[in-house]
Amino acid sequence: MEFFLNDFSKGIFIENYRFVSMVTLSEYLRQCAVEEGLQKIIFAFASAASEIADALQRVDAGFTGEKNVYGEEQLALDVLSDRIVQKALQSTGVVGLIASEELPDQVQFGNGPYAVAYDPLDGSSLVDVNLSVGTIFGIYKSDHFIGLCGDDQIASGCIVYGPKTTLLLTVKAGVCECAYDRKNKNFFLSKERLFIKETGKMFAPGNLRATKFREDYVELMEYWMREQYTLRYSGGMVPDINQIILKGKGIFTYPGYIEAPHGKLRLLVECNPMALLVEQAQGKATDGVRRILEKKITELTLRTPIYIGSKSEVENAENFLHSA
Ligand code: AHM
Ligand code: MG
Repeated sequence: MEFFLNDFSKGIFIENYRFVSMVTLSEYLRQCAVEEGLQKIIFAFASAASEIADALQRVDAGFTGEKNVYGEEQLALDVLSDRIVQKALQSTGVVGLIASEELPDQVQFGNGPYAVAYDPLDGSSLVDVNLSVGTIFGIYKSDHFIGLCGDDQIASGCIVYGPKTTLLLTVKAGVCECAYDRKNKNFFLSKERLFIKETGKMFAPGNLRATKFREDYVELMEYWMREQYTLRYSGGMVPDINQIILKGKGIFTYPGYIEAPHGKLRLLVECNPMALLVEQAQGKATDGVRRILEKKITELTLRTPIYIGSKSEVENAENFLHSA
């Protein structure tokens, strides 16, 4: 059969391989009966993602000379991505409150009924070496964040900027992947009903520095090596967890240790959205003891250790950890 590259975006089948479906993100959301306000917010992230993907191709990965509220050096791309997301969310007219990893405090937009927490460019220190990075978001129907927990999210997602730009999304009806089609300037449903198996010998061990102080983490690592697990660690939480959801197996860990008892990752803007995605794909996410999604948001900047992925892989990790 003769075919042209352009045909891929029309949803054709070549040798039984489906490249891109004909179902757009908006059709998918309508099929899921997602309320209009929530649809607007998801579209805002989709539109921001296409702009950020473009910026990643063009903008220098240099530092701004400024630090964020966590004391981390901000890249020009961190700040630009944050502005892109803010503008997109503001234009929806339905978002009342936002919290971003790159903003010193929450920002009141108006009286819209939704509150949105996001990390505009997670893993941005990987940009200069051309590794994959991502955007993370969690959506609440609320006029506040403090006092809520991750279970209160009504939707969450993450965008991966890799060879393709893809969106993993849950509106609490399972998890799907939509891929950005640059030619048609739209997101199309590429995978549905994503599902993480009970077990899977693949590990993404974050924060190995902790092994200097934690014999239990060393023992867990030795177990994975002894049992011939596959190491798949990119340095970015979004691509690492995206991989677990798409391959349907494995575990990502980011423990704390004496110098940083809660690790590095932020509950509100990073762990809650990723935990909702993983639980919606039948996986598990804990801090070593408690479900991530049950942890109360007592501060916007709260950090938490995280063990996330296949259910029994997370439970096995918990059994190794004497002092999570
Ligand atoms: P960032 O939001 O400042 O980019 O930090 C989050 C990232 C995660 O994607 C990744 O899992 C982690 O930092 C890795 O950090 P480190 O290499 O410092 O252990
Ligand atoms: Mg981050």
